[in-house]
Amino acid sequence: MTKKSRVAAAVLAASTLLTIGVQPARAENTSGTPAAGHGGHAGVPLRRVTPRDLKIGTAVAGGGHHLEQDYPDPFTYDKPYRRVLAGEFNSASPENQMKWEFIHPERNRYNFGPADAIVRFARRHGQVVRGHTLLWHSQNPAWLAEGQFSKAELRAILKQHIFTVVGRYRGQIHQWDVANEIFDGNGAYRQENIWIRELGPGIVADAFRWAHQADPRAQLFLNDYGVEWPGAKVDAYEALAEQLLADRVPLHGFASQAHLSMRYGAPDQLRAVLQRFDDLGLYTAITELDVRMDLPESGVPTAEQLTTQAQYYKTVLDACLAVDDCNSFTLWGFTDKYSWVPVFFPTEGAATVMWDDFTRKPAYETLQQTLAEARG
Ligand code: 9MR
Repeated sequence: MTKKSRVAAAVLAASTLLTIGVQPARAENTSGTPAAGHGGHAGVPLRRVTPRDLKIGTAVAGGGHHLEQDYPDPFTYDKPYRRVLAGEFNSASPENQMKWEFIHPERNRYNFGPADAIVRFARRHGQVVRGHTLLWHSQNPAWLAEGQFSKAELRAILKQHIFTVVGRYRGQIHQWDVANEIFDGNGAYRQENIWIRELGPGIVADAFRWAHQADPRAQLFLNDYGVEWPGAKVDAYEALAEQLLADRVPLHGFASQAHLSMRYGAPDQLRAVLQRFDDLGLYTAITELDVRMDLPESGVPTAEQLTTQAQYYKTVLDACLAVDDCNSFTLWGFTDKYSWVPVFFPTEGAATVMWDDFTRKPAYETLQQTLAEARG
């Protein structure tokens, strides 16, 4: 495989960018903090400054925690949201719409509508899609989680699901998160994963084989959080990847979700982690990046917090840019308006790169500048 070079070059000339198409930039965000320096590419969408061998993506909000909100389906109903989604990104990840409980709500019924709509939208706007996800311990429908099935039945259920879902979008998915979060922090297979518990870890290889048969062009990934630093979990993934490759299982990539909190340091060893998988010949990706923080009483982050947040985002992007075959960089949502974070971490928030009204935080400007420099 030809190794790609991403030597950072000079900042793009503003004149070049003007010919690409410029969106108006907002001078101030809701906290009153002036937007960071633009370096000549203010207002240019992220997808226009991203290196050509990298996809810049976002989760597409809908389902999950959003079911509790006034706008239960942002992707369908929030027009400004859709405009930013189409304009800024060239990769889209259904946040919940392809998970088992959404797409396969009853044993003999699939609900493809919401996922179809995202795939259609992506095609119309020149975006690729990351499929998420096929084998996971969470967000499984009750009929599956509470059902009484023999091992043979469970195996057949998984196989049929993968052939049906992956097959439906055959040729239209850039990358599938085939196996999601299969190891715990100690590097042990998670026993709450119904497939692994009931069928044993060998089912992971089968899931990859089935997905590959159903869509030979999709890149098939292992995906997890807590792999931003070396440790037992990363070791477990490395050993698994080596084994799968030795067994000629169609594994193509390893992804770090990168759900970060400013309570902990920036992931300064992420590059080294990704490199270990790149060395195995795999693609790597960042699939769910956000950076949450403890909010002051006012609920509004300080300027200092926003600067620190921008540095975290940059650390992750720099890691991906520095590894040859890191080919996809996805944010887990681009606006705080729909972020999962405050629902799961009540005292934390402000984790995305835009405010509720889609104005940009320093983190957005930093990503834009870093991408533009890498594209050269
Ligand atoms: O963002 C998703 C949220 O809407 C759901 O309620 C939640 C339920 O588990 O899942 C969130 O997405 C997760 C992703 O699918 C896998 N990695 C962790 C993400 C954040 O929890």
